[in-house]
Amino acid sequence: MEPYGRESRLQGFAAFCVLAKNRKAPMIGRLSGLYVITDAQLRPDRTHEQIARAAIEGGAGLVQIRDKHASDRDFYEAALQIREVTEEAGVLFFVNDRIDIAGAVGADGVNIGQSDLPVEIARGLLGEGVIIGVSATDIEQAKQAQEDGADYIGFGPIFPTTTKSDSGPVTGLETLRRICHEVSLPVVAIGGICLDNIGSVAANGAACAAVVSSVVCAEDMVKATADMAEEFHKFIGW
Ligand code: TZP
Ligand code: MG
Repeated sequence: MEPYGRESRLQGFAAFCVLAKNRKAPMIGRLSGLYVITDAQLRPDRTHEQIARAAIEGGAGLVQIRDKHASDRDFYEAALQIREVTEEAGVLFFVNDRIDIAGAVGADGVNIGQSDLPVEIARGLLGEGVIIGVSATDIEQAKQAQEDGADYIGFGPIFPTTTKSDSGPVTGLETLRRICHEVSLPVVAIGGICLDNIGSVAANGAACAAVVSSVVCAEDMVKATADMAEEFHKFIGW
């Protein structure tokens, strides 16, 4: 075989694909702890990047960018900035809804909803190396997402929230506990999570607690993140 011939190049490419495929395996194990979601509407005086930087400083395990109103270009630019800071800090970075932007900025994962593209299509576009989470509001949706090939389930709203107007009825802790038993994927709990209840979310089996307003609207975002991350970890023992 020629050292730089077509066959050797193909072998190199195949090895790259195996590496890319395996990239997800260690990442999914890091899906644990406080998952901070940025929101530029709740506090227009704070940018996605500022929120992300504070979340990283406070010890969040994961940052997700979420923006239902930004133009494609603004969303992309903000996502790119967060990709850079999360990469530097070794923190996972996910994009909400936008499979195209997740791919464009090299995000670690994407979170998609029930009305977004099917998991199979997202997987085809992003490849095996990217984590795909699916939001579910009941056990049937969670089981379906698992069957469809999702890597994690976003579940909630666990508690009342005003951040997402169409988030559906409150699921409560009991349903969270059932989902965590009946689905083998990691479950990211979301909705109305704050310092006072984050321990109960961990105690009922969630791999992560996702928060928007408890960080974005906090006077001190770094402290809010650090306090909630500490409280969550107390319940899972590290
Ligand atoms: N999905 C279900 S509830 C929710 C989302 C995005 C909003 C969570 O926001 P908060 O402020 O943490 O209750
Ligand atoms: Mg969505």
